[in-house]
Amino acid sequence: MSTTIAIPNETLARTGIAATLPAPAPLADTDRKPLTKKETAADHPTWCPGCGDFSVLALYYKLIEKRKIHHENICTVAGIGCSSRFPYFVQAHGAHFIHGRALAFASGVSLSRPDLHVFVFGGDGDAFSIGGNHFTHTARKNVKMTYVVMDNFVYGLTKKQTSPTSPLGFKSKTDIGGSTDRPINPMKQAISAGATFVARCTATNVAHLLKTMEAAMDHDGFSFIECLSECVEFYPGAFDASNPRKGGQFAEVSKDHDVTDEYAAYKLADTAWPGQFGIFYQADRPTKNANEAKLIADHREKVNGLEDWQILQKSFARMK
Ligand SMILES: Cc1ncc(C[n+]2csc(CCOP(=O)(O)OP(=O)(O)O)c2C)c(N)n1
Ligand code: SF4
Ligand SMILES: [Mg+2]
Repeated sequence: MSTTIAIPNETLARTGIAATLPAPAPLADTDRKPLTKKETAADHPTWCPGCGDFSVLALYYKLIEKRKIHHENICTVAGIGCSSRFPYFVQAHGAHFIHGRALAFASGVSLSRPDLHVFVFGGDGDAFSIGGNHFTHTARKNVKMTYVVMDNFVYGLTKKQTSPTSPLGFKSKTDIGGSTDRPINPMKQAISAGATFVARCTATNVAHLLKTMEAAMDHDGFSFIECLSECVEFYPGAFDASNPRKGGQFAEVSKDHDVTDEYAAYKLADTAWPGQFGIFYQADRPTKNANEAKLIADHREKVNGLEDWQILQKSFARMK
């Protein structure tokens, strides 16, 4: 028989209500030994040597160890693509789902299990092309999760087609003479859709990426990071301009930038290539998780605390 207890988790605290849900395990359990990389790493990554995605994976292991997160407290979800192979390489609960549909799957996990932190990883095609609609709606609904898009400006897995972030003139199998379609700006897209945490990083500046992943995880809402991650096979050198080791410049968002100012964030997103890096926008807005928890609690009050099966039984009885 399952036991239930009243929990003061963050979602419920925000709505100011108490409800009866399965007892959550704390995200960070200080009494237990942190998981080491050896315990978190699964299959050997099948990415090409030098692929930018390796850094993101290594930092995810580091984040899990640093923040003492255990397997049962985290869920790792992805769509399809090179970057989306991510969950295979993590020894944790998660899913390698359908191309472009990772956010829909992750939303279900997040809404039904407020005690977990859901991390979603994927590529630019997965996020902004086939999954573009899900990106917009998950952002506007502010479903609590962290979404890291490993943006390489190309379809890697399917061997070099133009992606929604490929720059004008990019030659690919789908644009042999060079792309003529204006690329999307993921930061503008995220801000205007209503994401409540919007940040930009590179896979080559690992300290900055880890710091940002931590801040994203701590954000109560939909947190989005665009991480420039080089595809050494089909778009080598794409991000050299943002890498000081390759003669580029890594310009961090100024400390004076007001992250709550949506228009200032939009302006930052318009900075000339290679742009700026850091948190562009962060807002405190009720999550879909909190709104749904309140809705459920309000309805429960109306049915005098009946168990789910009793409510179902009553509904069926009415249909007879
Ligand atoms: C429904 C569906 N359409 C198309 C594909 C083929 N497909 C697989 S991955 C991919 C694009 C991958 O690009 P991206 O999301 O940028 O990831 P990357 O490989 O660059 O990391 C496509 C078109 C598919 N697997 N499923
Ligand atoms: S094809 Fe590109 S994105 Fe895919 S693993 Fe190789 S380098 Fe990485
Ligand atoms: Mg890609």
